[in-house]
Amino acid sequence: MTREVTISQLADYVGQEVTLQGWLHNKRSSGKIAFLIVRDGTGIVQAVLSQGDVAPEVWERLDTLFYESSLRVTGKVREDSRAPGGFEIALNRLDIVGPSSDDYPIQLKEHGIDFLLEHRHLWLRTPRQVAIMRVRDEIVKAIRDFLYDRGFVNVDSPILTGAIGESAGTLFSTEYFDLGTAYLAQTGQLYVEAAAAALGRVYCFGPTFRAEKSKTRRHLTEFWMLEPEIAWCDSECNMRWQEELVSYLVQRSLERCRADLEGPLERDISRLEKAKPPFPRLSYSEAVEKLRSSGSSIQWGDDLGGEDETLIAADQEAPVFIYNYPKAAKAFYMKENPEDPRTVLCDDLIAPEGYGEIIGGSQREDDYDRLVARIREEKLPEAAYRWYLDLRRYGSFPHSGFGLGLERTVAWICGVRHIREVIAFPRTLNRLYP
Ligand code: NSS
Repeated sequence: MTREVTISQLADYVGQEVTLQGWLHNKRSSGKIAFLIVRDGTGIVQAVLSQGDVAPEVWERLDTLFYESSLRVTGKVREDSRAPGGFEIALNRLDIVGPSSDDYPIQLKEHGIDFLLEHRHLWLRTPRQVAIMRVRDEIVKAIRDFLYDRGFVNVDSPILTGAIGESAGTLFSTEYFDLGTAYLAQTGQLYVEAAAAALGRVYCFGPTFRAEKSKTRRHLTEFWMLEPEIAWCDSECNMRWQEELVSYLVQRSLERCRADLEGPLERDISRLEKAKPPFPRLSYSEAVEKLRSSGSSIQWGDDLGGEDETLIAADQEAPVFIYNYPKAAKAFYMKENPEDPRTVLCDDLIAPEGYGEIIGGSQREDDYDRLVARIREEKLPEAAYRWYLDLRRYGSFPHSGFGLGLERTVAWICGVRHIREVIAFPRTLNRLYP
């Protein structure tokens, strides 16, 4: 019995015979030698097969060995600086575990995006997609490490909710027994606000849903959001947490996923290295002035669109905060700015290089009467907010929090233009398959 190893472990087995299990990524042969490129999820390796070293029926099998056949291969590990990954295997045994077929849909050439999305279940196997999934995993783990190490407690919020969330227009609904309509959560924020009064520093992290009819490269209908909620923290303090977290995520990706970023993703690492706190801060009013001076017709009071954000961040190296937006442009729960009651104490964090808003955060309205007034102004169903208002009736406290869009953050760090590529099975306005 030889040792079963993964491709990532090969460096420890130079000169020894090992067995690998994986899938055929590519093959080529010249005369009596064949080169099989095998991948197993941990890496890619070249396996070299000499006609003289294997039984004739093994050599004949090569003709029907199609892309993505699953294989078990045994052979000696050799160091070879020319081979992808730096090692190769001199094969003496090849077993086809699951044959593939010559009609394997994804070939080693360019395909159109609709075709790839239709074959997402297979597209996931390609090196670029594998690299993205690995970086995403690292970022998820880094988020949890960062928060755990700083005393945050994970309290996950429900996905099925009453009529409560960010804005009424973008709710997905479903029938809920005798209780009428339930809605898929657009945010867990209101629930983590309750949990912050129990535990101080908390967060939820899960899928959120928005029935947005946007077909932009920044919108999914199902996306993952991290939502920390921090007791005794004002808007300034909130922005400091955001820049600490975001720069930590970049740092961890650079430390642990450099090969994925520099290899299949071809990310310009030097740009990411500039994401160090403090991030530049621009008030909403300053942002409007800046936009107007570069020719935009935006008026004070208008919300900023994706293009405005791109323009604001264009001359910045690090992500940029835009803070204190007009009340009318933002959600009902944000705290009125005592120094300018036309605005609320909030921020958006805009990633550089055109990736747009990755975080939306705010200090929460902790005054009962003002909050009720805002709920009425926005014509929200007051009864559904009874429990939320209780948080202001029984021991209200200054608190803030934010929502980091996982896919937008991963897309920026990976340098992937469209966020549908950074979630395994994207859900968009026109995609529910596979
Ligand atoms: O709507 S947000 O700006 N803010 C909230 O939902 C707050 N309740 C968060 C909080 O304070 N706890 O969304 C937050 C982030 C936003 O900056 C984006 O990065 C991401 O969530 N987001 C999205 N990502 C992908 N697709 C869509 N449709 C989307 N909407 C928001």
